[in-house]
Amino acid sequence: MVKSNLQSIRNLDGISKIQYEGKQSTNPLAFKHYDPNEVIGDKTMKEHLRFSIAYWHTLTADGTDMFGTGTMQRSWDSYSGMDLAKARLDAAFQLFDRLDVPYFSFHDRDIAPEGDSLQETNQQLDLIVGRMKDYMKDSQVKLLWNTANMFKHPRFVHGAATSCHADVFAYAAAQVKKGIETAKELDAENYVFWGGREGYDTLLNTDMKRELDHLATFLHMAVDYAKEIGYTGQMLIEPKPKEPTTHQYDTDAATTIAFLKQYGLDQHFKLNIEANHATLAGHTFEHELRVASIHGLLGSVDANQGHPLLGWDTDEFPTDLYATTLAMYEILKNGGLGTGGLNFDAKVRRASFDLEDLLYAHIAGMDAFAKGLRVAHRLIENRVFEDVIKHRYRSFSEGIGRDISEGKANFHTLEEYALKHSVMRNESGREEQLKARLNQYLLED
Ligand code: XUL
Ligand code: CO
Repeated sequence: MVKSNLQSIRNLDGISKIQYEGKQSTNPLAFKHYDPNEVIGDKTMKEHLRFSIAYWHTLTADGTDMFGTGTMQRSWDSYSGMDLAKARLDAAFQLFDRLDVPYFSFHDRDIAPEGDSLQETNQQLDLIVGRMKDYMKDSQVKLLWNTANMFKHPRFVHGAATSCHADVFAYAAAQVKKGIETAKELDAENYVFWGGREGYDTLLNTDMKRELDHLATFLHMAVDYAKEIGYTGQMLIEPKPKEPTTHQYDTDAATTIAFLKQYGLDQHFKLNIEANHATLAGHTFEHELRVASIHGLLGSVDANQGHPLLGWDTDEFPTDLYATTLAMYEILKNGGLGTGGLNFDAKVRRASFDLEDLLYAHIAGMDAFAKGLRVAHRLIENRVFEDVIKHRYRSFSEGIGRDISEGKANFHTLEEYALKHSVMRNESGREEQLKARLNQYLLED
């Protein structure tokens, strides 16, 4: 690949561990808000935030887009094939060390290339997984989740578990079987399913019911296999409404939860909520987190953001403090993320091609969530919204409202009540005042 940028090709040797320097710091290679050891409530920031680096964007991608070739030349790019995979692995653990992140995540094909056969592919994967295990032991960095890439290779043109071709379904099963074995080998805290091409473009050639049945069958087989080999990590599904297909089956949190319940899978899966997928679905990030949370199914988070003017999955690093604050509010109210974490499924812009940009980007994202955590914690501690909400619904704590809440009312009793109380007094929702309160907290902290 020809890369025309003349940047010097640097490696991470000359970059030392990123330190917390506080909000007055002007050092671009320092945290301004993320102090891993600072205690917020009952946990340190590091324990709350459980940051994770995504292998595919940070170690594997090179800035290629639909209009042009790669712009990023990394030190490991001088290799190819398995040598490249090994060099990337060395760089990955150097980067985890510099940023002091406790977790990382990967697709099978990010860490090792496909071979000429499934057997060769698996052997190549095993070799890297073996080395990765040693690195993990030495560094204490853990695997937040791994997953199977079942969207890149042309065999998955019609989907994987929802393909119209049974041979593809079988291949996908073999790939996920290996993925779950890898998760067990590396003690992954979760195993993720993002339905890469599990969706459809036109109903004119699609049996939707059959495809959904197949997807459920596939996921049941995955659960059975995990049980069979004793893999106890949490299984996660990552919703997304579109891209690459026009209609992805796991459209959003509500659709995915309905699917899981319909097919008896809700005991086995939780959701991995991604910010940019939420906005693509026409929801806010916090909406998707809330939907997952109220069903007891919030598992983990892919931390990124979309561009407000672009309608596709731009996977930017999260810097919007409103979004990170409201996300942390949901996460704290959920009692944390359990085995999940904040995984930076985010990529530096194509024009941010220097190695340093990878560090600046992660620092920006980590600081944005650290600030969000601090503000959200104070908001909850001071019951800023809780008291307003409690007051707003107070009519359900007494009289006819309590009867409704406790299931003691019916249409007869309610009609009788309504006939006597046809004049009612609604109160303002005070949205603007509440937003100003939020601003106050964001600015004061
Ligand atoms: C795609 C996406 C994936 C998943 C893992 O939009 O978010 O990278 O997170 O397959
Ligand atoms: Co994602």
